[in-house]
Amino acid sequence: MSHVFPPVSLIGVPTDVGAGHRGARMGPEALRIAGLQEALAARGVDVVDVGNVDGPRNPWVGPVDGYRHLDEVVAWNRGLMQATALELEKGRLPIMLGGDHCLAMGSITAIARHCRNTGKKLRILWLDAHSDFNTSNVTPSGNIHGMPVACLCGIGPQALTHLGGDAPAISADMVRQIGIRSVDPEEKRLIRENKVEVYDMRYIDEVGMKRTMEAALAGVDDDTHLHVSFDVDFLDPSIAPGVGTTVMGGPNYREAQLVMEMIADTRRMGSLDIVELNPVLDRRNRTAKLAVDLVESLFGKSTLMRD
Ligand code: B3U
Ligand code: MN
Ligand code: MN
Repeated sequence: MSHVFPPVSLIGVPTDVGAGHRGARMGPEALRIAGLQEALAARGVDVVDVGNVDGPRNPWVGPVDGYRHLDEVVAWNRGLMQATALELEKGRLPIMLGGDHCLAMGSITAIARHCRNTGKKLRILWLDAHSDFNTSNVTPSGNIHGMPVACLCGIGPQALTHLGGDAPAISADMVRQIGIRSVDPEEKRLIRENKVEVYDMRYIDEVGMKRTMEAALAGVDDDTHLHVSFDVDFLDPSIAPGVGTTVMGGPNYREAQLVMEMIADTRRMGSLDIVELNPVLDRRNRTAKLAVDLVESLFGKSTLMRD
């Protein structure tokens, strides 16, 4: 039986100020051209495109005190936090069209506050090759897209940890990381110290994606708001070349579909980030088209058996 999804708002976030490569700023247009809105509308979803959040240009300079482009990252995230809150207040499901992964600080800060106000439990599925738990002391690059989870948990510069007023925006026990296969040495220590639940590729190899997702979704109930932060580099680069930081050995097409279908089955997804798509590095928009295909599965597209 098909399920009625809440109305959706697409929010473009054309930023690459947090990334080590330029080009993710073109991600929102690539997703639009790949037909995201039309694909959701064809599934009967009420979907509007609210356009792009505005923010400063990418100055493309080196790190200062361990951060690249901190002021610009803060400005983009303030704007996105407001835009996300506005759509959540209208009862709509925001989909962030990224943009680099630093934007998850703005979206998730707004989402966490919304959950506190509405008494919902928040569960965050972080689909990524990376843990994004670096700090200024341990980052190898200064790129803030490698830091959003730490900042959301209250570890980072005041301007980012206190985006929503109070810190931390979330606690580490709300997060489940899936597909991880590239963690910096000191980042690993922080992940352990903060007890983030990580389902890395070794875990997925050993137990399979079905059981991985069952574990990551355990405890999700009617009172849960499920946020999916989908870094496209989660996918194996052989199917998703259009990202700045490819890491070999990621989930294949079938595994990725199963992830999305099992999330759809919970019927609890309340928000979604699609990040790190870099059209400059893509081939004929193939990675954007794949992202649209996977988002259709998140919205219940399945084989005949279950549709
Ligand atoms: N951990 C590395 C690489 C990285 C993290 N996230 C992405 N790349 N996309 C860093 O620079 O923090
Ligand atoms: Mn990421
Ligand atoms: Mn990543």
